[in-house]
Amino acid sequence: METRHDHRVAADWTAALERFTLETPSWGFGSGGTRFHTARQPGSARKVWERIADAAEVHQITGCAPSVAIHLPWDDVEDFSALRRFAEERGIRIGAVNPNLFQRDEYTLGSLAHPDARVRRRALDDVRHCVEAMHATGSTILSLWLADGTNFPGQDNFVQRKQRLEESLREIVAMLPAGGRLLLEYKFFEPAFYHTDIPDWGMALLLAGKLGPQAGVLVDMGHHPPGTNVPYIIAILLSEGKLGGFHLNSRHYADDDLTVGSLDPYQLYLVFREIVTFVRHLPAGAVPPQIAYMIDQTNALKPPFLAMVQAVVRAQELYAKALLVDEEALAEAQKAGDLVRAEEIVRDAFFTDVRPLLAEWRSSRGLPPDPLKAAFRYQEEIAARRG
Ligand code: PSV
Ligand code: MN
Repeated sequence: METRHDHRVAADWTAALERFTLETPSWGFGSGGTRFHTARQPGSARKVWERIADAAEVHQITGCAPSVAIHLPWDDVEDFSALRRFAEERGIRIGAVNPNLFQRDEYTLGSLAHPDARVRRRALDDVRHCVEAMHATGSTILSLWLADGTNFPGQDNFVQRKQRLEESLREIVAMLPAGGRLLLEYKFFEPAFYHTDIPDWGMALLLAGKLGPQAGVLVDMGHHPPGTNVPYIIAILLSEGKLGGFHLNSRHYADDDLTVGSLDPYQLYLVFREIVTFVRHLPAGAVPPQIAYMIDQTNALKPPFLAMVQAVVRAQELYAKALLVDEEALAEAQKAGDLVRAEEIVRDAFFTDVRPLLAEWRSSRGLPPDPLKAAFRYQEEIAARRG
């Protein structure tokens, strides 16, 4: 198996790695906290310009994070073309635009599924503002997560909520720029605790199917009940042509609390493996899926910039491992019903130390071989400058 790995490293490993890029979230560079307390972490970004500058620095030192997602109104500016220029001058572009449909008082009972048509209209206006920002920044993705749901039985009519939501989403798809995509992110709890309107991948897939080719499903790694087999979800979404993107993070209890790969590197590796194996088995000439790999993590205690570099590096390492699976040998073992060998092949790639290979890959591109080491220098500088 070792020899085969070496062969792959020389052949398509580098090219495949080259195609793996990640998007950082602007909101991940600010101070994070809990609902009990938010402390300012050293060097955390205070304004959108600092958030974009930090995202650009992540790309400078990792070479694989060429875009940054924005969240509106958190990242609102007078002139989005200026924001685009600011990003491009620093070597990155604006990625997904995320409408915030959860912070207005009016949205307490929902936004796009709200029982009152005036509130739904307001939410659609907020989304339209995001679509305008997409035009100005050159963004091609509208990434939608809704806090919509109910907290008590009887609070609203489920079927009518679904109809209202569908109607609103159809309007949104019609607003998209040509070639633009709508990604629907599901979450089974919080802030609503009785039901959420898009609780799981099944509902997101159902809606994305009805909305047509511009709509896809976004999988946030922290949005599943414990014990969910996320790699299986990924395989099914891929086979339906509906895997739109990810929000990568790690969690122990709930949501996007922890740095990518902190607790569950094997799970994320298995997720990436499903993608790699799916692409390898595509018939010749088939168009590979367009998957937006985005990070969505809050950094409650760590300096956010350092946590973001850790996240990017870990995701790249795990993807690099997934690229090393000996697919031919695995297919043979599967056919022969050789469970032990099949599992060992999957584990073998996971336990391969890809760090020296990645250091080489970086050096050959003029990048620091150890991005985290380089990150500490910038971290010291922003901590001193920003107080
Ligand atoms: C919701 O928990 C979520 O994962 C969505 O992606 C939001 O946009 C983001 O977190 C806000 O931090
Ligand atoms: Mn998310």
